[in-house]
Amino acid sequence: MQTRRQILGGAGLAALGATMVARSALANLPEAATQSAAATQPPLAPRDGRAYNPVVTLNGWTLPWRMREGWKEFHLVAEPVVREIAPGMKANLWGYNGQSPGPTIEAIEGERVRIFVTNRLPEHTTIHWHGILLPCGMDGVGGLTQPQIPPGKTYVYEFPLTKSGTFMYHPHADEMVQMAMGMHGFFVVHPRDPARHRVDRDFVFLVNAFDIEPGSMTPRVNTMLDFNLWTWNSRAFPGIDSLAVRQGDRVRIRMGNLTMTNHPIHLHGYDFRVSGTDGGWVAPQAQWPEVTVDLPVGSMRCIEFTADAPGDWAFHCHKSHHTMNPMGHAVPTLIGVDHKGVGERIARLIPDYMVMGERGMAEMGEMEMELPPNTLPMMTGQGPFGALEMGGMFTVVKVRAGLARGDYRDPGWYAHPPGTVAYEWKGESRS
Ligand SMILES: [Cu+2]
Repeated sequence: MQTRRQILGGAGLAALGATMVARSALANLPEAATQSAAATQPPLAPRDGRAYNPVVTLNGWTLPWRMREGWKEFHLVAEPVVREIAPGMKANLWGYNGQSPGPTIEAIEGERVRIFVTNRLPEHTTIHWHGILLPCGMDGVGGLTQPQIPPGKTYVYEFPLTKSGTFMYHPHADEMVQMAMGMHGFFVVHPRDPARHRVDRDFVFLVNAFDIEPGSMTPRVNTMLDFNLWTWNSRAFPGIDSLAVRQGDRVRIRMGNLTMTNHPIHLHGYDFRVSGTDGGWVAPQAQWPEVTVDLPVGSMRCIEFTADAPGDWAFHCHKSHHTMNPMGHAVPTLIGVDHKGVGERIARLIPDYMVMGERGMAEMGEMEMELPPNTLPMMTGQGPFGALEMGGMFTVVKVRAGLARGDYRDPGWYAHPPGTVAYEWKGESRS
């Protein structure tokens, strides 16, 4: 991890055309850490003050802070970033502190936070603190509750955290463009009493979407519905890390939706309860069991379960188009059509022509197709039994006995006990 000060040092400042005025404006700011990796970073345990169980940001990280005169101080820098969506594809996005989404902010109920926001975008911005109860003038709606933050300027937000819960931040300025470019982040406020709402593993991610033409790098910001990259924390399968869980752990997964459609998020192998929203905690007597939770637009949901069943459990959006990477929607359905001879005749005119889809599209998951540079296959990924034929919003919750507390590394594929895997019928049962 680099600090902003290292980046701004020497030539960096000159390149920004900084004057003495800019130097004094940077004085007394907390360092703005940046992150260059897209891999899930270990949780950031509190160094001092009250204890809490830090969250783990899927393919993300937590923003360091400093304590100063009773305020917990953070420094966010809004700026253009390059984000790897999955191996083989990078995107020109806008984000915070080197990544899209920005770093997760964690604090404790009752603390006062002071958040410095420096704008290094080519246009103005603001930050709205979604779900947090605060003075109106700190709500971050450009033009309504504050002036826009011009490029090159730093604004300060100060507010007390009056309740614990699950929140997010995003611009409320040129919102269509800035959200489409990947500007958002998670904000977790831990309960003052660490025994309340305690879990062993607490994962967070934001659901987002982009429209990036195969072969290009920058999202089309005017798209309303037809996105082609359905992502969690600006990552698409197979780029989304698995969630490593120790068997027996109490697990919470917190999710927020900043796309323009709903996402029914489905976990295999478990039933769970919705234990919280961006409005607060749900009382235990008001919870009911689910295996899929709908994540409405502009909303957050926390699910909880006890990880008693070991295995590799698929975890994904249940809209089948959202577990695909870029594809052409204009392709006609050819299932059931007899292609015999047609392919050869067309191939005489178009040498690389390939007949597809007459028995379904599963072959796409295994085919080595020539793709434009900087794009992802529509259906991809390899599992222990072959092609996974997935993309987009898909990953695996890997529940294993004996993982160390705090170990979030990928434990590899599940070793199924003998006699517990579906098998080919050969005339008699195995047991
Ligand atoms: Cu979805």
